[in-house]
Amino acid sequence: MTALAMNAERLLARLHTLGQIGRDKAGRLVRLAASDADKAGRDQLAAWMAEAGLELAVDAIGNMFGLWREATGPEAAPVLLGSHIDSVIDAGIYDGCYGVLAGLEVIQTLKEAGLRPARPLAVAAFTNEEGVRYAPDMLGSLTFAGGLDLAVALASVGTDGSVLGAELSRIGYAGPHAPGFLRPHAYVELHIEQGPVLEREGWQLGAVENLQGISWQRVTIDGVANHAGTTPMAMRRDAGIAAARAMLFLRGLATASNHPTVATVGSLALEPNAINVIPARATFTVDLRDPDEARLQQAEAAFAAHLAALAAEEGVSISTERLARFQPVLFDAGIVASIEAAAAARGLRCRRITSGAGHDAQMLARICPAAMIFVPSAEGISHNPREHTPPRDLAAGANVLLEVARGLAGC
Ligand code: HGY
Ligand code: MN
Ligand code: MN
Repeated sequence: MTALAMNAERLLARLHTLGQIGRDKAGRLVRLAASDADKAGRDQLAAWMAEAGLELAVDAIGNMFGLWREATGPEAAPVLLGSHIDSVIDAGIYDGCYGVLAGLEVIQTLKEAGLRPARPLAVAAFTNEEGVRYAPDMLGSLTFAGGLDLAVALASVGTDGSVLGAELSRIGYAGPHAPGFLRPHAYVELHIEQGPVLEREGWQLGAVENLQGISWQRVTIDGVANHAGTTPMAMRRDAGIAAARAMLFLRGLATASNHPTVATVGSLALEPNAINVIPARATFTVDLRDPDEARLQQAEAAFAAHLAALAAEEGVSISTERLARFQPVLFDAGIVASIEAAAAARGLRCRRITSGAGHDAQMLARICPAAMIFVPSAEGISHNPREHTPPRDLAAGANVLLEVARGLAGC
């Protein structure tokens, strides 16, 4: 096969254009699933897909697909590339968008080169991968893979009280296709690592062989509001203190083991949230992850036991609500090997790596062979406007995606 290269300039220009869509008044990138900002990003992506001559298909949970099927019969299972374009709050411009735009770039490059693949190719942008507005994360790809009932997914209530299905209709992305309307031959997702390993160890690429398990829950602690000045410490039923103890327990749990277990409390609210009132209620989220399923279950059980003891000691009541739970995933060894071979053919230093973050690929792996390609994240930073990957690495990743896609599509 000739050494084809994708159009790096076009890819980088689109990344920066999309990165400007969905900025709030403070200039932060906030393109939450099914919001007006998400609509603006989706509209821009749809325009680029049209420019590339792809057929746009949207399914009932808002997943967008740009299809190139003129090459073969429409019935042939496509090679699917992609990721997501929804973001977290105050996001970087690469998380998700890089994989979608690189997938689009790969297909556009193959079309422009006049190649005739043996099977169709498509690029997807899955709905609500981040899970910031609606739980669970990877909701769109999970529904597409048959892991979540469509009606349940559409009824998902957001942190702002909105309902996903109504929001998708409002922004014009409640599509006609049933989730799973196409069955991929294989799925490959290019993504920034979002961690420190590749940069710290001097690798240019990561061939992602597995992805860790994820456990999300919301914890509500109810104590008794009381006067901050008149209430003796021994008489308090302080929901805020109980929450603080739970957070410290989680950090101890994750750091005590020299395992890769990680624990995060990313969202915390106190009520009535007044300087001189002992908090009556504390609500916080727990994000627990581990590549080993048994250890993840042990961590969940240890935390549940801690909450029970905490309730008795602090005189509070504690309830939990599960928001997401995904087991660790092993990716397709054949595709992982082809990623390593494509990197080697281009003289790129590549190592096998575990994904600490959740990705749509973990859901696609339920229905087809799937794997991921990582490029380094500067200082290992992500979910932060300082997220950055040098253009050289972005181009290298996209060219390896091109090679792997060509191998899978037979062109
Ligand atoms: O939470 C995650 O790992 C992903 O960014 N949704
Ligand atoms: Mn992502
Ligand atoms: Mn993310």
